[in-house]
Amino acid sequence: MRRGTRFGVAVALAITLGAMLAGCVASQGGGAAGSAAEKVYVKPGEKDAYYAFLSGGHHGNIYVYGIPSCRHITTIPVFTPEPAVGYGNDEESKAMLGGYTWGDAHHPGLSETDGDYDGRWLFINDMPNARIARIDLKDFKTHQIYGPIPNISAAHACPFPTPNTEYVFAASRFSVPVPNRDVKVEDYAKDFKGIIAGIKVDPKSGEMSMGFEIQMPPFDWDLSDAGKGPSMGWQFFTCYNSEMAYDSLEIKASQNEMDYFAAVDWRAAQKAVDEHKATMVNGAPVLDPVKVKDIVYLIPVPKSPHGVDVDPSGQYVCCSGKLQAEVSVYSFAKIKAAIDAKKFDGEKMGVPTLKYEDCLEAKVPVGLGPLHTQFDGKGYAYTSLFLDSQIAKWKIGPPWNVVDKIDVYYSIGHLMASEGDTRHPTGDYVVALDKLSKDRYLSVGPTHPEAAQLIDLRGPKMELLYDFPTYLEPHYAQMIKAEKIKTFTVYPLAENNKPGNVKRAEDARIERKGNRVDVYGLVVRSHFTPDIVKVNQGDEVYFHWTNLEQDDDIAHGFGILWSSKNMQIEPGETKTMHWTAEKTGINPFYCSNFCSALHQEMQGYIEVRAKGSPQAAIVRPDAKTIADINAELAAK
Ligand code: RUQ
Ligand code: CUA
Repeated sequence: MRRGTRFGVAVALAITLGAMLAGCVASQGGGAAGSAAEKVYVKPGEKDAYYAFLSGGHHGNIYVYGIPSCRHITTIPVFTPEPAVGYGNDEESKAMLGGYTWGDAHHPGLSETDGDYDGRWLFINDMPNARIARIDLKDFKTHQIYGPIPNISAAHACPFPTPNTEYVFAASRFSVPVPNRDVKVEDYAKDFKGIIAGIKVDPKSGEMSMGFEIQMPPFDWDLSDAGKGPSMGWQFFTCYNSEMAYDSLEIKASQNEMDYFAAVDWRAAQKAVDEHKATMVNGAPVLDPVKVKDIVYLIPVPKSPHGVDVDPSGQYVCCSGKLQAEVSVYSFAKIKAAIDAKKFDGEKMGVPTLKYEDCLEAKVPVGLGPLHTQFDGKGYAYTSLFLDSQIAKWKIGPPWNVVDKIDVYYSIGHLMASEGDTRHPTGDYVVALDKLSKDRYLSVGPTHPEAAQLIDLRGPKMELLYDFPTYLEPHYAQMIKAEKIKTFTVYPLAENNKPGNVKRAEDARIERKGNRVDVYGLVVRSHFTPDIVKVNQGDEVYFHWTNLEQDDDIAHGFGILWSSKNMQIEPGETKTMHWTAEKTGINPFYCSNFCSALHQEMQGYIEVRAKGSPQAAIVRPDAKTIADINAELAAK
């Protein structure tokens, strides 16, 4: 194959460079730096042990890294158009984006089976527009965007899948009136409501649909985690602003000694909806805890908590007040006992509150500004300390003490441990996701890259191995063993039943009905069939291109001059793009994705004639073209 030779040269070059690099590392003379370098070094041609999925924040997508090399492998477009592959340009992805060109993605959530990552799907939230996307890990593409979820305003505590991916969740960070209507912001405490939503996930297809919503007090619902093991069936949500301030939150929402986390019995909530105990609001079944009991409880947490994290055993729920120097560890058994005994000490808008002392197991003095906690599966927890710019390692269980600390650079938010949200974390690595990189990288002007740092957990002390910059702005991330992900690299043509597909040269054609023109074409190295498309001014043209290639890595592009129209068509795929013939004249198009030695020749023309010019209702390729393509396909 033509590409074989080029590929061979590239490999040879990579091996040479690799050998040179290895030489450099060796000449640094061992020591700490040398051994750290060895621990992240993945030889050319070899692959990483883990995939890491980093949320792209207000870039609206997912960054994929290999760990331990910390190499950026790809970026998956999710909530934001991506011109190189034409995400948001072809009709299917355009419809999925629903008119939005922005998202703020915070929390990747890998699908789970029995509480372990299963490598099937990745869910990710768009906070401001209250949407959840599902990426299929067979092709690393976004296949569904669910939402905007009705009644949710800013889905931050989202999606945090349950142990068998029964549900993904969303909760309103900003309370608003539900239903939203003409009210005064001063009537916040009276008219505004928080909402927690449980979104069902189809166990076979991963398709998301509405499960239930629960009306909550108008606090700012912040983060979430799923119960597992003994706490299976429960979902936990932290909040701040139990003061119910609507302005100057920085001061007014930091008054109370205690805020809360909510414990939701999601099976009970779904049952109540199935028993028609909900009221439909904007198409969602909303449960009101004043009327429907036994679905949700509030447990006090000191000082404006942020993260809530359930340990691998499912026995403990760890919350940390941002303005406190401790992690509060709650025992799920104690919470459950208090609920069963109805040992409540009041209620907030119908939601019973439990006593702090009744639920608390331990307080761990971790340090300043604790945000999130991860686990190693060996009995230790790791809490990020935003104010101290450190990670604290502490023992789960008596004496509940800090055993190690490591500096990070700087102002850590989330941290991600290898398989860290599962029942069986692997304890190999943690990645610090730092909010500020200050002096760590070459300056690129006022906007610094974000800083991620790979830390080795395998020794008795945490060891910083590597710094890698990321583009704006990873919040959370998850890391899964590479062997769990089974991708395919071509879409089998036999299974392509997309509307508009063309699998044989004989079926390529241009059809006209009124001013709508459908081009049913095929792409194969190195031409478009048809490569001449004749239309009239004002025609609405739909190009349906099928890539007949079945070789790895042979994607073709379709870009139209003087337009924003471009897309990529992967092997075996059919994609449709709409283009309006606005002006008379000749309008070239070309393959925008390098595909062969004759890639540059892969081009064509759209001839746009005056309105009303005579055009045939159907145009097919001539016999010679069909024969040529068939010969080419037979040779593959
Ligand atoms: S948040 S820095 Cu958007 Cu997950 Cu904690
Ligand atoms: Cu096809 Cu370049």
